[in-house]
Amino acid sequence: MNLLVTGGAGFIGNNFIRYWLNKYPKDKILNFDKLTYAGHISSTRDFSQNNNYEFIKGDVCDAKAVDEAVKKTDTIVHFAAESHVDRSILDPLVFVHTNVMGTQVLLEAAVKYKINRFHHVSTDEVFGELKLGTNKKFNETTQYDPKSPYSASKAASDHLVRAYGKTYSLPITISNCSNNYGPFQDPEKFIPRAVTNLIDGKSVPIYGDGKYTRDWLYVEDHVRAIETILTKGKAGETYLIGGLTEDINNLEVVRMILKILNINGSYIKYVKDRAAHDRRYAVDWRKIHSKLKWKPMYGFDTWLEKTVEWYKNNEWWWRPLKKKAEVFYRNTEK
Ligand code: NAD
Ligand code: TDX
Repeated sequence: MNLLVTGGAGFIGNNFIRYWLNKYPKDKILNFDKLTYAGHISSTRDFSQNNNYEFIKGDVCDAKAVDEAVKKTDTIVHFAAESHVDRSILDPLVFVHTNVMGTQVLLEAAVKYKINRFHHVSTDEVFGELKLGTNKKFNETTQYDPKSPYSASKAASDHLVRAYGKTYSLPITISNCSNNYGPFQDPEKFIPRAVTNLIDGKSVPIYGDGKYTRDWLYVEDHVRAIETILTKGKAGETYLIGGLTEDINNLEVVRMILKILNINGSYIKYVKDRAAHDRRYAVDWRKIHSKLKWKPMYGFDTWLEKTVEWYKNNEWWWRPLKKKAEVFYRNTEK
C-alpha cells in the first residue's frame, strides 16, 4: 500500500506509522502534518530515516498541498484533527476549520484521485454521554449527540465522510474509538498529565467530583483495529473500538498511578469542572469483533504500568511539552 497518513506527528498517528513500517516493510507512508502545538517531530525520530517514509509539513485545509500529497498515494488514514476538548471550549473556530473543512478538502482530493480507501479516525465522543450506574454502552446504532465543540466538529466530519461515500461512491470506512493512552501522548491529556505531575511531586488536578468515567484503550490496540479495518473492513461501514476497562473513574485512575509510582498520600487537587463534561463513556465493540475478529489485547493494569514506565524513561520527549501544556492550564484553571 501507498499510505497517506494525516496527523502522523500526533499521538495516535505516530504510533500507527511506527507499527505499520515494522509490520509492512514494503509499504510506503507519507506523513502529512501541519505540526501544530500538538504535532511533534520528535515523536517520529526513530523512523524518520526509513526509506519508505516521507514527511510533508502541510495543512489539511490547503487544497493545493493536499492535492499534491493525495495524488502520490492509494490509501488515506485521516488522523489530523484538533483533539483537545478543553481547547475546543476556549477556541472552537480552529476545530471547525481543521476537523470539518480539512476533512472536506481531503475527501475532495480522495474522489479526484480515486483513492482505494479513505479511513476516517473518529471518536466515541460524537455520541455524547452515558449515565453513571448503568451498563449501557455506545454501539454503531447510537444516535449522535455531541456536547463539546470538539465532538460536534468530529460528528460533522463523520457525516461528511459518509455523505462522500454515498454521493460519490468513495470507498470510506469510519472508526469511533474510546480514550487512548500510551507512549507519545501529549502531557496536556489526563493520563500523561497525571503521570508527569506525579513524577515532579505535584498534585493531579481533578475536574469536578472526579467520578467521570472513560473507556481506556492502549494505543496499539487502536492501531491494530485500524489495520484490521484497512485490510479486512468493508467500504461504507463504521466500526466502534473500545477497551477492556469496566467503569474506572478518573479518581481511580489517579490512585492506580500513585500505586505504580509507589507514592503515599492523595496528591489530588479538585479544580473547577469542565463545561458540559461528559459523565461516562463505554463502547460496545462486538461488531468489529464478530465481523473482523479484532479484540483488545492489552489490559489496563499492565499497560498503564508500562505507560508510566515509558514516561519515567523518556523525559527528553515530554519535558519540553509539559511546560507548554501547563501554561495553557494556568490560564484556564484560575
Ligand atoms: P493529537 O492532537 O495528538 O494529534 C493531532 C495531529 O494532527 C498533530 O500532529 C497535529 O499537528 C496534526 N494537525 C492538526 N491540525 C492539522 C491540520 N490543519 N493539518 C494537518 N495536520 C494537522 O491527536 P490524537 O490524540 O493523536 O488523535 C488523532 C485522531 O484520533 C483525531 O482525529 C482524534 O479525534 C481521534 N481520536 C483520538 C482519541 C484519543 O484518545 N486521543 C480517541 C479517539 C479518537
Ligand atoms: O487535568 C485534567 N483533569 C481531569 O480531571 C484533565 C486534562 C482531564 N481531566 C478529566 C476530563 C475527562 O473526564 O479526565 C478525563 C479525560 O480527559 P482528556 O484526557 O482531556 O480526554 P477526553 O476529554 O475524555 O477526550 C479524549 O478521548 C477521546 C481525547 O482528548 C479525544 O481526542 C478523544 O476523542
